[in-house]
Amino acid sequence: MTVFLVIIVLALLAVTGWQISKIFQLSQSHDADTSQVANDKDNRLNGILMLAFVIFLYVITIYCFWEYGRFYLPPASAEHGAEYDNLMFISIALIMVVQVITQGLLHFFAYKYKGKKTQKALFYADNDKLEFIWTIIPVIVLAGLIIYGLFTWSDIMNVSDEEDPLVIELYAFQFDWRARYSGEDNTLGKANVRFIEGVNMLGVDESDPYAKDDVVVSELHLPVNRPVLFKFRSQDVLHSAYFPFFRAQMNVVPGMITQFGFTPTVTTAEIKESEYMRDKVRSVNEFRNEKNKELIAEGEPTLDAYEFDYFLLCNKICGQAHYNMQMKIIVETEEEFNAWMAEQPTFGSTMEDKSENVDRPEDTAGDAPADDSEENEETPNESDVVAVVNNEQN
Ligand SMILES: [Cu+2]
Repeated sequence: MTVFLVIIVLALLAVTGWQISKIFQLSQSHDADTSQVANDKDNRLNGILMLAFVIFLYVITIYCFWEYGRFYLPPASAEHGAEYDNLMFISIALIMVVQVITQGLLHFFAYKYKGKKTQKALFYADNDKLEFIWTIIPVIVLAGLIIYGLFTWSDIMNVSDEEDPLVIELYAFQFDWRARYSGEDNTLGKANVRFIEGVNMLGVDESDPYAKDDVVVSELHLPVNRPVLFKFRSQDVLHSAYFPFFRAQMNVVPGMITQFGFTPTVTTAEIKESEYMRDKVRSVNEFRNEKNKELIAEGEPTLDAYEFDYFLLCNKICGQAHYNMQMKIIVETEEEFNAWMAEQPTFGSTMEDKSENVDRPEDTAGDAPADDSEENEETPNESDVVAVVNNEQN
C-alpha cells in the first residue's frame, strides 16, 4: 500500500513539474523557437539517436553471444538431435543475417534522409519490379524453410515398429515422474485412473496379462543406441516431458496418451568425460566452493559438490513444486541395462507381495461358512468385520 501511495505521489509530482515547465515555456520571449514543428536541429538529434540505437543493439547482441554463448547445450545425446540442431541453426542464422541487414539499413536511412528545411521529399508512388523482388524472395526462402521443417518433423516424429523400439511409459503427476517398462513382451499392460490404489499408483490393470511383467521405477535407465518409444500419461494436470540433452519434449495430457521416440547415443559416463561437461562441472563447483566459504563463516551446512546427470524435467508450470519435478536418467550399455533390469521387481510380483500382506483378514474369513464368505466379497460392512473377528476367536 505504501509503495502504491509513493508511486501516486511521484506521478503527481511529475505532472506538476511538467505543467510548470509548460508555463515557463509560454512566458518566454517570442524570439525563441516555440513552434511544435521539428526544425533542423531536432531532426539531426533524432537522426543521430536512430543510429546510436542500432549500434547499441548490435553491441549488446555481440556481447551476449560472447559472454553467454557457452550456455549453449553440447551436441545432442540422441540420434535425431543433429537434424533438429541443424534446422534450428539454419533458421536462426537466416533470421540473424536478415535482421542485421534490414535493421541496420532502416536506422541508417532514418539518419541519412533526416528532414532538412532546404530539402523537399520526393514523391515516389510505387515500383512493381522492387515490390516483386521483395515479395518473391521471402516467399521462396520461407517455403524452403517450412518444407525443410516438415521433413525434419516427420523424420523425428515417426517411430517405425521395424526398429523394435523399447516401449516405456512415462507417468507424470504432481510433482514427480514414474517410468513403466513394458517387460519381456515389450507391451504395456492397460491402465486406468480407476485402478489407482495403494502401491498401484499408476493404475495398472491387474487383470491384463500384459501388465504382469511391467516394471515400475522412479529412475529412468536407457540402453545406449537402442530406439526407445515413450508413451506419456498424466494423472492430474498438463505436464510436459522435457529432455534437453536429447532434444526432446512432449506434452503430457490428462485423458490421452502422447508419444515420442528417440535413440540415445551418448552414455552418462561418456558425457561426464566430455570436455564440455568437465568445464561445466568445474565452473559450477568453483561457484559452490565460493559459496561454501560464506556458509562455513556463517556456521551453515555446506553445499555438496555438483555432479552432472541427465534429467527428465517438467516444462509446464503445473503447480507449486513444478520446479522440482524431475527424474534422473541413466544412459548405459546394454549389459549394464540388462543387469539393472533383472534386479527390478515386476508389477505382478509387487501386487502379489501386497496381497500377501494385505489380504490376511480375508484368509481368516475363508474359515467361515461358504455363504458368509460370499458376502465378504462384496463391500464389507461393519457387521461383516465383526463376524470375521468372531470367527477368529472361535
Ligand atoms: Cu509438471
